[in-house]
Amino acid sequence: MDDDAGYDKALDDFALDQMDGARCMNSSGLTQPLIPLPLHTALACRGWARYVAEGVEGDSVPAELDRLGNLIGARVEGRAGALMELIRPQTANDAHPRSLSARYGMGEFPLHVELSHRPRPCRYILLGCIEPGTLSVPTLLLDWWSLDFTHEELDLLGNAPILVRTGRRSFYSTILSSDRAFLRYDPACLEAVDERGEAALELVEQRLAAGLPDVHYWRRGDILIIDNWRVLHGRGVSELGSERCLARMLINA
Ligand SMILES: O=C(O)CCC(=O)C(=O)O
Ligand SMILES: [Fe+2]
Repeated sequence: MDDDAGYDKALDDFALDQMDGARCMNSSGLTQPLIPLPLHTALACRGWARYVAEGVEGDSVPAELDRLGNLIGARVEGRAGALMELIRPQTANDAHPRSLSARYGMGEFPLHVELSHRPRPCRYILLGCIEPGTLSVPTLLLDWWSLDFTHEELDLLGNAPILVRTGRRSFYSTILSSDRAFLRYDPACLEAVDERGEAALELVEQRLAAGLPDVHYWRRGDILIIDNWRVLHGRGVSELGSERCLARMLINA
């Protein structure tokens, strides 16, 4: 696994005080009030960006997520319709029955695409660190574009039928969308229905296991913007009472 500490700082960090002045240029040369160029560049290069909000304490992280989310796109409802969620390590018994915590508890969360159980997973996830916790538990990030799937493998991922389990609304789909824009992958809700599906799920599992994720250790006030169509995320092993707390917002754009 790579630690992200050595990553090019220019791509990695972007301070809040530069935010108001910065604008992205569109192809016709007009400026648009989109996300600041360094964030845009980091997202384009590696599918995720770290945003360091100068002087922001843990308490103001949700407001910063709000501000950033408004620049990026429209909110997507998370569990129980929440537009902002607080993510804390939970034991399997305490967790919502359909959450990753219910399945993995304090253990590692495997790499996954958020909202894989919806017809179209959200485009971006914003995570902000309110409290890193006593034990430093990282978030892992892996760009599936870096996994070098061959044409044949992409065909398999785009064609093999997969059952997406989401209670009464379960549906059939494929791991790779027909326009190849996003992967749908979450071991907690995908099931093979035939041998091709088994091969497809196994292929992704093996390729992810062999991949080198970026490992992000949180500092209070850090915000990550993750292109959920491109970068899978997971979590390291946690511990009870660590007080780790992240705010999470899901965005479509
Ligand atoms: O806690 C983390 O590092 C990420 C957890 C996760 O998968 C999520 O919030 O969607
Ligand atoms: Fe997640």
